[in-house]
Amino acid sequence: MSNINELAKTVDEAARTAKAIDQIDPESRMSLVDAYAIQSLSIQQRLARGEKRIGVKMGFTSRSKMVQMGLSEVIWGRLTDAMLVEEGGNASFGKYVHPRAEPELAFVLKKPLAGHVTAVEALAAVEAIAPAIEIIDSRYRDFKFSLPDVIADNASSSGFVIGPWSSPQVDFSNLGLTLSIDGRVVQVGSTAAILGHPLRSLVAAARLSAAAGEPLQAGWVVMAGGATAAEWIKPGQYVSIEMERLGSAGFHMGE
Ligand code: OOG
Ligand code: MG
Repeated sequence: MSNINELAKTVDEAARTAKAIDQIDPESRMSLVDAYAIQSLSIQQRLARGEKRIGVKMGFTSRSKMVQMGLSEVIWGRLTDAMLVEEGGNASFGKYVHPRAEPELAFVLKKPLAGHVTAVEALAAVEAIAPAIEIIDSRYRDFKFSLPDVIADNASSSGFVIGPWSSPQVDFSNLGLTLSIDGRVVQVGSTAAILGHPLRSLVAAARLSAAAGEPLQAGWVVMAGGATAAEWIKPGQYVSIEMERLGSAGFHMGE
């Protein structure tokens, strides 16, 4: 099997050129340590091209996502500024292999948050919360992957859209939400689907990032994970999230 460096180049190149690749570990033989090492090296390539690290995304934090993808371990990925799609703006279909969208909740931090923290400590580090959409795009053919595959591929991170920021004083433990495509509701859920409370996702992000030697920083965004299954998106569509109390966010998928 190719080494970690070569595999990092392979997944980075697939993301950069939006070209599907074969699974790198279809039998799930690789250790998760190696899979995260590939992810880390692939992100270093992006940083070397001038992208800036701006946060963390969590994955498989809801049962709907675990069931849809057939994996049940919480994973995480690294977010860069190049992945941010402006709210109400345009994403370009050509930048993706086969994009899907999922409704999430985003946190922005006002303090660093590292290691084993309580939910109360995590909340005290939150500057604001917002409804968000993640655009996921597995670089593997047919969006099919093993757990090491998806971890190496930066947990399918490719884009995210963030709506209006609100104070974290709002009780966000169980906010109703919908994901719509061209104004038609395609997914219905609640923030409670995210580990029972989205703060648990932030607690996990603090632990996992610190363990990787990259603790959560003030100003970073943490995407809590899809609250529902993800939906395929096609060119020309308008994708939006509406969240109880927090408002809405959307983007156009360009041709
Ligand atoms: C992996 C990423 C999972 C989430 O929110 O659960 C994820 C995938 O489904 O491709 O982003
Ligand atoms: Mg997600």
